[in-house]
Amino acid sequence: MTIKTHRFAAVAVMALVASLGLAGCGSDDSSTASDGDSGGGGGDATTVTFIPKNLGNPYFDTSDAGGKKAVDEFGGTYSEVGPETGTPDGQVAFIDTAAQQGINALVISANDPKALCDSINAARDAGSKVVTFDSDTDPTCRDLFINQADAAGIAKVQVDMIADQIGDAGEVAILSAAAAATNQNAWIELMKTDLADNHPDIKLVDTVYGDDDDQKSFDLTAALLADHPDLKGIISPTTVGVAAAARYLSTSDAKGKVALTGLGTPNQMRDYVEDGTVTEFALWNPGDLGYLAAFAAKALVDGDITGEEGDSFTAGDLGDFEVGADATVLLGDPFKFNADNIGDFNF
Ligand code: RAM
Repeated sequence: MTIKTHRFAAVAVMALVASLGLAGCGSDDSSTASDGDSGGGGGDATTVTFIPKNLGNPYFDTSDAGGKKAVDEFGGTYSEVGPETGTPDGQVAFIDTAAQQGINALVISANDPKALCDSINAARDAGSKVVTFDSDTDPTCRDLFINQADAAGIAKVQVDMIADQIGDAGEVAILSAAAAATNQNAWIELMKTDLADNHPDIKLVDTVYGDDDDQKSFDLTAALLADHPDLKGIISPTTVGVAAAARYLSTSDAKGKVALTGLGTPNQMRDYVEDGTVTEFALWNPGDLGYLAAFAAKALVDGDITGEEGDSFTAGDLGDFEVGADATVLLGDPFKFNADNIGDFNF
């Protein structure tokens, strides 16, 4: 639980807009791996390497730019490396290399809860601190997990949106990311429970996995519509999936008939909200997530925290955070984007 309520909490709309808008402006690293002195003024020797699920995903471009901003602020050295496709095997090689290089802290969004653990444990034995963010590993093989929002809340906001958009009745399908992704699988299980408990007239007829690959997600959207002629809605709890599905729907006969919601970035979804393909979707601030993860990594490296429940640290402009159960730090609440507010955001 955060000690000080930060900007994503519903305390001040203007602060929220400012926060989300700014977060999109800091990225200059795009999808390429980058190394080097971050140019901070503090002479800090801390080295931090971000390893996203995959490169080329605007969500991770934004989150990792937030990480770079934090590392710049404390004057350490930032780098980003990662696989082209969202596979655990691809991530393992980068974890091994970073450990051999003696990187102080690795910040990882895991493509699988278990498959990275041998490499992560070797890195930790060699002295690196390991922070997961966005998508966790098994809690035993990392020092800290930076959670973007409470998993039940992320599930509920998506179920609430689709229920609202389809009149709380009819067939829906889920278009997810990688089949082993820790974060999406946790949310899907909670969405199933919420649907069963609170929405008896909504039937989940299919769950498919686009692997956070744009073309595969696009093709699977077409397949869902073909396989389920009575489909009323699609939930895609991945920024890659929801954008690809929106692009497919926007030029299909299903536009305006099959609802689409999920987790997306405003910049990827803007056209589809404006053309009426999508009514409303949700996300948190990926830039703040990376920024918080980098400051948490620094606090671990400095020995200010160990991951014990109750440990606290300051994450730059975001303020003070406290470590909760299972060595988890919570960023905040998800936020809903729609035609009324999407123009206010740039990430
Ligand atoms: C994709 C990734 C990421 C997830 C977001 C919502 O960018 O799968 O892990 O958090 O979607």
